[in-house]
Amino acid sequence: MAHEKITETILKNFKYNFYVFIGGDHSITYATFKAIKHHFENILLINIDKHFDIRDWSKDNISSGSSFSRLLDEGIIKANELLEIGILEFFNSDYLFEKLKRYGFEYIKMFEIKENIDGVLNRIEKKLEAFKNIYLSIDIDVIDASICPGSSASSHFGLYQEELLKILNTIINSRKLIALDVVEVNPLVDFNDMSSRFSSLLLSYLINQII
Ligand SMILES: [Mn+2]
Repeated sequence: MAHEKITETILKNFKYNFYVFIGGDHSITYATFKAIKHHFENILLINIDKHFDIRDWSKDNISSGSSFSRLLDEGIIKANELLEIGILEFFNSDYLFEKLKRYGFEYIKMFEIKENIDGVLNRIEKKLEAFKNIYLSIDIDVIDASICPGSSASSHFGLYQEELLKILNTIINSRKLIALDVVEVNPLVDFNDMSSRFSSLLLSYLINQII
């Protein structure tokens, strides 16, 4: 299976202290995080995403929307080791909100970011304090469709660049980032390569800040 191959390949080549993964759909985060978890301890997994990605899954039914339920269900992460940022309520069903209550991990809604960015940044900073390492996953569908139309679930009411940069800088400034992924860019539904360009600039910004 593709996910096992991804994990294996990373583990075979494990020699760096910083890793960047480029999607692909969001299902890869299960495989990439699993490999990182082999070699690093005390990791906070931050998912910047419009969706929880905690759908039900089985061996024969794995989708881009179940990376985090897989990681939680298999005990690869505990609820307090996951923070999701940018959740848009109307893109997540009641069933997922019920499921989230059972898991009990922390999340920050998109509208909290819009209404009180400083409060959100403080909350993120506090959460980071308890961890030694951070894995950051960025689902490009969290970015507003006026900037990033090229994702299968792209929509308005998304994050703007200033908000994203403030959140990213808070994470980068902790100097704890050990791995990141950028996922869900889909050139087939993009407009004038806007999302591909945005994502490549985002990646070079992140890499430049960290290295
Ligand atoms: Mn996602």
